[in-house]
Amino acid sequence: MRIDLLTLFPDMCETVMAESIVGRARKKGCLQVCCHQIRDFAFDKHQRVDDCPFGGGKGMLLMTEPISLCIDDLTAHLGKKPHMIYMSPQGRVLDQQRVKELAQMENIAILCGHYEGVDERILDTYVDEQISLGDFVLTGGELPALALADAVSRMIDGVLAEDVCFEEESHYNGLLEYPQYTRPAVWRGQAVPEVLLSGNHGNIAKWRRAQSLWRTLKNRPDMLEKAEFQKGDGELLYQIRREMEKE
Ligand code: 4GT
Repeated sequence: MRIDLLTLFPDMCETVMAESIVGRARKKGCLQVCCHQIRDFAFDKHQRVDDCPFGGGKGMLLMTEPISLCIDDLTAHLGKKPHMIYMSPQGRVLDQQRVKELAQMENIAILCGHYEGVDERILDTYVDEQISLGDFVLTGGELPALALADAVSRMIDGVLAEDVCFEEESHYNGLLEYPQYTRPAVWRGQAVPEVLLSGNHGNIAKWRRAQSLWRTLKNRPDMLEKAEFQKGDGELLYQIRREMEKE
């Protein structure tokens, strides 16, 4: 898969995407990431990319032409239109299901806005999808774009180590993940739950399932509407609800 980032801060994006698991995946060839400077496509002598909004109001907007030229250049280079995403608090909120779908695509390109955003005609002309990370506002689309690129990258075959089990992590099966512990078994007086040291895998699985359900019910009850339930969950949920009433 190839991910293109269109931004005023390509160095920032490149630095983030060069590190750790994503950086390693790129070196291994599982994943291609290219960061493009929108300003390179500015046409006046000051390399201007922003202008003030028609109708008045505070702040500046990214103007149409440099973004348009940047996208056209990328499209010509790829030989086809990439799936164009614009990061914006007005978009649909990202979830793991959409991350998995995007990871199946051959090319995605992510446009990062700045200042007050971009001229609406860019969205009308080029953008297939607007994605938000949640109900808050940032100064630029770079951090959300990098978060999306990271989330998508780790779902590509070969990026994660074979032994990483994403079937069990938060949001994969619609539940939050159970708590995990590593050595030492007692740290500053706090012991690891005994069942995890018991070696009884049946009991461990049951305890983890109960913890997942408990956390989801407590922190994200909205998620239970879409969760995939297993045999025995009904009984566990009933017990958890009774415990919660006592608290
Ligand atoms: C928040 C988010 C986002 C921003 C989010 C255009 C100029 C948008 C600045 C940008 N803020 N982008 N994608 N919650 N700010 O995802």
